[in-house]
Amino acid sequence: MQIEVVTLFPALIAQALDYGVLGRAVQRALLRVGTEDPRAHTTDVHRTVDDRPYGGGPGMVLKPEPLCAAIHAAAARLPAGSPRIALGPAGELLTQAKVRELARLPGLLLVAGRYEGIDERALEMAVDRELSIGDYVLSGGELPALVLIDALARLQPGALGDERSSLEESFSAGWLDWPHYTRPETFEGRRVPAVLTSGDHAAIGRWRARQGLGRTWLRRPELIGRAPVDAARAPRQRELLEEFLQERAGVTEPRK
Ligand code: 58G
Repeated sequence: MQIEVVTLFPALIAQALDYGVLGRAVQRALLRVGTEDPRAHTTDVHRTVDDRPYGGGPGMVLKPEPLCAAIHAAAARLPAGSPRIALGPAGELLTQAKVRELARLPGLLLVAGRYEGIDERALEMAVDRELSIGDYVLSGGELPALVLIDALARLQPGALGDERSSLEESFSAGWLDWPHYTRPETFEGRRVPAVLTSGDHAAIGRWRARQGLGRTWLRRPELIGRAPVDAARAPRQRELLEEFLQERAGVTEPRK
C-alpha cells in the first residue's frame, strides 16, 4: 500500500515511520509513505500558505492554491482513483471496520490541515472524504493521519509477523480483548489467574472468551448487540456472560 500525506510539517510524519510495527512495515516495503508540502507550491517570496478568513474572525485558513497544487502532485504518485481523505473533527468517525476497508486499497492520499481549517473550495474540489479520529480538536491533522497510518500498517499482510493479533481478532468479532499476563507468576502479591497456568487450552479459550465478553459488557455495553454475531452465537454469548457475572459476584474486592 502507498500513502501520500499532504502536510506543512513533513518531518512530523517522517519521524514516526522509524519505530515499531509501523517502522518494520515501512522497512519491509509493505507500506510506502510519502509527503508533499504545500509550501513547496507557493509562488510568492514569503511562501505564504495561509490567509485571513473572509467574514473576519480569529485565526488563519489554508489558502486553496498551494494546497490543491500539493494534492495534485501527491496524487500523481498514487494509483489512479486513490481516495483523498482530509483529517478533521467534522469527519466521519474512524472505526476498525473503516480501517479494514481502507487497508485493502493500493493507494491513499491524506490531507493534514493546520490553522482554523482549509478553504472550503479546496476541500470540495480536491478531497473526497473527511475522517475524524475522535470528538476532540487538535492543532493539526498530522497526528490523526499518523493514527490512521499506524492502524493501516498493522493490517498489512506480514506486518505483525503474520499472526493476526488477538486485539484485531476481538475487535473484528465485535468485542474487547481479554486481560493479558506475563511472568512473574506472582507480582506484589497478585497471582496470575490459575486457569492460564493450567495447561488446559480449552479452559483457557473459554476463560478468554468470557473475559472479553464480560469486559465489553462492563466497559463498552454499546458494542454488544451491534456485534457481527449471528443468532446462532447469541445463546453461547449469554451463557459466557452469565458465567462472567457469577464469577465476578464471588470476588470480594469492589469494582474500581
Ligand atoms: C477542515 C477543517 C479540514 C483532526 C479543519 C481540516 C484534525 C481534530 C481531528 C481542518 C484536527 C480529529 C485544522 C486543524 C483539522 C484542520 C486540524 N482536529 N478529531 N485539527 O480527527
